[in-house]
Amino acid sequence: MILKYRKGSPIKTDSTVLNIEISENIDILNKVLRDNTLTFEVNNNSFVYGLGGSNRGINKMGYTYTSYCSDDPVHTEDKTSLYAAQNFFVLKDEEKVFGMFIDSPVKITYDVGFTEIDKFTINIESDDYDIYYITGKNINEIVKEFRSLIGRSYIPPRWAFGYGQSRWGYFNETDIRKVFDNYRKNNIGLDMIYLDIDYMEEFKDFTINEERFPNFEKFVKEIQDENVRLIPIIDAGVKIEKGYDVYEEGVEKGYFCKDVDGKPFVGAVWPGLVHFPDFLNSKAREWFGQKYKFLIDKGIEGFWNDMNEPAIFFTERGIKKMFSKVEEYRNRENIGVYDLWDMKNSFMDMDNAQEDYDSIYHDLDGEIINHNKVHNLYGYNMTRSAGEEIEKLSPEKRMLLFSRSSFIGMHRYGGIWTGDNHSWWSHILLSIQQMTGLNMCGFMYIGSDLGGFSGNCSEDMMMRWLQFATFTPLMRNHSAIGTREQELYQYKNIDDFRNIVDIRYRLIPYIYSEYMKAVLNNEMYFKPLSFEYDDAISTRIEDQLLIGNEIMIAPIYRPNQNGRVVYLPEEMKLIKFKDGDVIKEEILEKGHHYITTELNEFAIFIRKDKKIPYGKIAKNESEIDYENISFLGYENTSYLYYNDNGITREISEKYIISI
Ligand code: MIG
Repeated sequence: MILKYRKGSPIKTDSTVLNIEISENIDILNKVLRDNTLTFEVNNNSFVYGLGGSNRGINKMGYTYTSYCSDDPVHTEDKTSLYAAQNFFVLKDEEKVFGMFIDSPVKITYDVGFTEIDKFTINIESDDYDIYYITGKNINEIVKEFRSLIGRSYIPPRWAFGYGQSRWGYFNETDIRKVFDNYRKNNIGLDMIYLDIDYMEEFKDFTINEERFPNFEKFVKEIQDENVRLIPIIDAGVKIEKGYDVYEEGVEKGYFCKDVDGKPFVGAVWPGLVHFPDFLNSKAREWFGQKYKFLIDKGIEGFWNDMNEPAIFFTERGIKKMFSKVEEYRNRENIGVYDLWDMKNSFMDMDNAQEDYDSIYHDLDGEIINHNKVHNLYGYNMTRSAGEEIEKLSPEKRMLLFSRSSFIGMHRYGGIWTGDNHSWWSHILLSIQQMTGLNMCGFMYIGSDLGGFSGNCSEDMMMRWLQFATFTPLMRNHSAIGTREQELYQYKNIDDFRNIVDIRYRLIPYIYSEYMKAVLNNEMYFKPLSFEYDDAISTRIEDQLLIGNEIMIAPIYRPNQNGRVVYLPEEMKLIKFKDGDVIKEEILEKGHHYITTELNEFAIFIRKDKKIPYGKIAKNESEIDYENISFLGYENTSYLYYNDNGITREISEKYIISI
């Protein structure tokens, strides 16, 4: 059951799709809500799940999280905000279980037993918000109920479940062709190559640098004929440049965010000085979304939206402040330690500065609103703008779309990647843990930069990361400019990488089928063990996941391991992969097991009396034969197989068959 409470007159977020009547009196809120703060008692048998892809573990207890979309590329354990703001959680303890969704785009802080170990305190920095209180007989039912409230999740084309190679630093056609050729030469599966900011002319959205891509359209086609798609990036900031159509039109029509004086707000990002499209305005959304046509007309079938927190490198205000600090200290005789830090901070604090956000204004279809009241909606609405218009531009075929920043509601228009992680072992675990909270919030097409974005990825780390990512819907290897090149062919044991990617393609019939059923039924594709098993051990496991209804995984995310302890909450069948095929199958009893997996091996566990479809090796999604499949797992059982054409927009129960 869903109850809705309203305080004040909240800004419309369009996060939800159901019309729920407002209840004046909600028992639990009467007890816990005071002055925009909710306080729940917790103890060490409390579990808080959700909050999207926020930092730290699956159970959010013990730390504090702030919903405030932030362009922070260093995801250390202490960070409280990453790129997204997803305000749905479930609280479960010995007495109760319920879900709550705070529908408000302002800053919201969740102090989950951090400041006070026995209190879970939520602070909403506004007097206007909706709170949905969701009950059900268990967590899965609550999540399902919530997901029906927020509407069906985005569905990409099936080829987007193939393997993708990306890197910031592919400069021109030659670089891209090199990637393509190397994947082909090494016979490694590939469906997508990503274009980062260097394909554009001076980082201007919806332009092509013609020196680097002299015949873009032809090139796109050529690669497409091999069934590989080029997926360009789109940034939020629009370069200020006379004669540049997107800039000229945006100014003329008043579609950019404004400053205090009602002039287009000026910030600086990759193109230098930019204006930010006012994605909170429906006309501006339509206008910007239609711009994707430029690339679609050139054969492009997918996009990734970046820098949409929005990220701001600096503004004139920041620069002025910096210089005035320098001036202030220039003639000082004794510059003290604190003076120096003060001066240094005026340089360092320039990006994503609160003072800059404070001075941005939006036109919400007639109502002028300060940015802080809608900050968390910006990236969401950039991707909504793209999603809505791309659907008009391509009514038949699905297109790939995912975003960096997000808010619940955006899950209907695109997927997300988890942003700038590092080549750290701890970030394999972070990625494993982020997946479940994202699914709870409706984000289904998800994945992390495989191998890590910043830093240098070693061969063994890439191997283990790839083994986990075999199961993430978005399986994209991405890295930053200046880091060690980490395309799979850059390492010594290319065969081992090829073999893992082969397994991915053999499992796509399963992965896609589970994805589609999860979307259709408002279920989770990635689940913590505790959502299905309630024994004392399962409820505490943070490094094993359920994938769909049949598989459990226990990835290796630490260096120098040739195996790990795996907990089986019930009897399961171990399937060990090596060399692109199964090398071992064994039924294991419930309990702890040490499972040996050398660097080039990995294991999955099939739940009791279940089986999964297993295809033949393919090097591209188009080569997968979805009809001629075999099975792994238990015999004398059936599997519910979702099998459509993978590309048209019609989604239906009728594609589910029992096999
Ligand atoms: O300021 O486009 O998260 O994936 O490669 C960095 C360059 C901008 C941040 C994205 C990353 C992308 C990078 N971008």
